[in-house]
Amino acid sequence: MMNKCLGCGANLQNTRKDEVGYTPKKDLSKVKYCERCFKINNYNSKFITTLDNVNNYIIKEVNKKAKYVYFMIDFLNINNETINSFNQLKCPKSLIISKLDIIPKSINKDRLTNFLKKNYNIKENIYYQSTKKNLNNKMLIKNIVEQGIKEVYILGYTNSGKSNLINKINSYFNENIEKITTSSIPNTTIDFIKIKVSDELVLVDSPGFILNNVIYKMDEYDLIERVNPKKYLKPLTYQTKENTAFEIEDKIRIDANSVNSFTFYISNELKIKRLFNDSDKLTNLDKIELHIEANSDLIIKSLGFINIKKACDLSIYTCNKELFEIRNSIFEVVNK
Ligand SMILES: Nc1nc2c(ncn2[C@@H]2O[C@H](COP(=O)(O)OP(=O)(O)OP(=O)(O)O)[C@@H](O)[C@H]2O)c(=O)[nH]1
Ligand SMILES: [Mg+2]
Repeated sequence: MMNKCLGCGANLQNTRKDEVGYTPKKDLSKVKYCERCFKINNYNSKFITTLDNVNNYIIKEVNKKAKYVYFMIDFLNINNETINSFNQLKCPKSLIISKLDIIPKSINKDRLTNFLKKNYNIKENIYYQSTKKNLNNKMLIKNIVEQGIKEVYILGYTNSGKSNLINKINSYFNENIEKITTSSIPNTTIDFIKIKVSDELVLVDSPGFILNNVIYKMDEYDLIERVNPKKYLKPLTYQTKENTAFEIEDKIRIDANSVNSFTFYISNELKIKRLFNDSDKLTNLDKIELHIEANSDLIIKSLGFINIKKACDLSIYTCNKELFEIRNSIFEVVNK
């Protein structure tokens, strides 16, 4: 049996300093946390860790071993790519929309659930939880224990809050728990970690799925941290004219090309700049044209989405052409 790091699940090793699980200590059997976890926990250090082919690894392991899955997606990361990963899992499962504390109060959860089920063809139950505000977590445990389920895999995209949730649940049952490492940087959890929280229940933490396309580069720590809202999201609405353009963080420029209304559901810590004339800023980026139907969401993967009221043709200059998806507005009742 390999010795594993309690913080990230990596196999401990003392020979390769640049690889996961490294510790300078000689006797691995006495080590609880790898050097990386120790530094994240004690010095708030930030690390770029890349995990090769992690999405396939997770799906393969889970389809082989899991009896039940809770799959976490936070409100800003609901899109075809994340929901497809959920839909690919074969075992019984539920979807958990995490970070309930950031979801604007104006959003009715029952309507959102109906929308998600219809728009993304989800048959399973959908729940909402917040670890930060401690909302609905006891209900999640009660649900599974009552069904006689003894082991639950907690899956989801990186930074969706899996490890924080498991620590929270563990602390309901036990005092002085050995915490799994959590952080605002992606890829904190490296491998599966089994936590026996009680005689009735084992929770399995997992590495996060990774989006194929994100707005940030892996070493842009400042941007990565600001992409994740710390507190409740305040939607920002702007009325546009034909010549109005928006710039998001020097990464994306959207030309509205219409008299319209744009409401941004992205972290309030991100810079959105409005331009009113044919500025040539950011035109060095790739250009795409998108047709938008009335009352649609323009999804920008890894950021969130923009609700657009009227049909229009947008010109978008972007650091990455693959960041975008369009869907019916999340606020529309869908009739299919
Ligand atoms: N607002 C809010 N933020 C949360 C909540 N839960 C977690 N976070 C934040 O989300 C970030 C990621 O949390 P983790 O628990 O490490 O996420 P993870 O899913 O385990 O991430 P990986 O291990 O990288 O896959 C941290 O910055 C947390 O503070 C929550 O309920 N509300
Ligand atoms: Mg984690």
